[in-house]
Amino acid sequence: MTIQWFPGHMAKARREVTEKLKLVDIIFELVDARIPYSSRNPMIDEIIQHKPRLVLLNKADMADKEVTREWISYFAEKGIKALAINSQAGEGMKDIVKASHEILKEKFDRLKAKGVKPRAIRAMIVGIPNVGKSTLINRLAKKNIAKTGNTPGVTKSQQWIKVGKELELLDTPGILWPKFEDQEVGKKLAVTGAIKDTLLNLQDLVVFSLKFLEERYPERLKERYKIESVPENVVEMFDHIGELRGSLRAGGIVDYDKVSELVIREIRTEKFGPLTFERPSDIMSAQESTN
Ligand SMILES: Nc1nc2c(ncn2[C@@H]2O[C@H](COP(=O)(O)OP(=O)(O)OP(=O)(O)O)[C@@H](O)[C@H]2O)c(=O)[nH]1
Ligand SMILES: [Mg+2]
Repeated sequence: MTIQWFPGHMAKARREVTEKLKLVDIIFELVDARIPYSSRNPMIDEIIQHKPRLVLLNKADMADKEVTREWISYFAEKGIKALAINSQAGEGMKDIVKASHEILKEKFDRLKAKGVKPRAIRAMIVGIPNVGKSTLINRLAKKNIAKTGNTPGVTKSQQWIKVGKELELLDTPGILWPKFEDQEVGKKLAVTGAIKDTLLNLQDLVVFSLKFLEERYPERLKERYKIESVPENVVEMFDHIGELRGSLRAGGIVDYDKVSELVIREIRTEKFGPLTFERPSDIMSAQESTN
């Protein structure tokens, strides 16, 4: 099972983002708070060069708050300001404007000293598919403005969306692709719904998810599926869940496909509570081992 990364798409997206870079003062890099590493584009630093940026950990409502704090510190250590937001409910919107001002203060003070009239900060949102770019644009604009999906040709008539008096946003976000050639990254993207299930074997995805829950959130796993201890053999776990929930085929045999769909659905609909699938320490130890 290999998940393909599409170099053609990537090159095009990269070109589009690069073209728009010169129009803006700051990049809002949107990532999924549940997978702040895996939902980043691997070449983002190279693409945006030295352009100031603000990392937005979106869908923070679905992520483990304690781990979100760890991620904010992780980015701070790299000199990058990061904020936890919930675009769906509109939480953290004011902080975005405030943080942008702080990040760009020196630049704007310099311009002011040269006699340039103060103007709104110009920003562009970039992020992987399904991370919440359109939802954020609509929230900031306070109306439904962002087109859903990718509309070719819109770059010709560049629109700016006013966010109060102080911020202007490009109406078309930059879509960048995640690195889903890496198996583990691919699984995290699939569990959180960033890539289609059909790209992966669902049972593999569930084995991965159950192992993850056992490791990081064992109490929630045991409580949800009413077990004292997690069986060592994952097949036993599938059998147990299937019997508990009646995911059976004719003859009373556990239907592993049904069990798989059930578990994934329960994770995505937050039946296990808010979950974060990676911590900064995971990433740092993975990087050390490849050095
Ligand atoms: N719980 C939660 N859901 C969110 C949040 N932001 C966006 N969503 C949901 O995530 C899904 C994808 O959001 P979109 O705004 O369409 O994502 P996008 O990045 O524009 O996706 P593409 O246009 O496909 O690249 C939608 O179902 C949103 O309602 C958030 O902060 N919290
Ligand atoms: Mg969109």
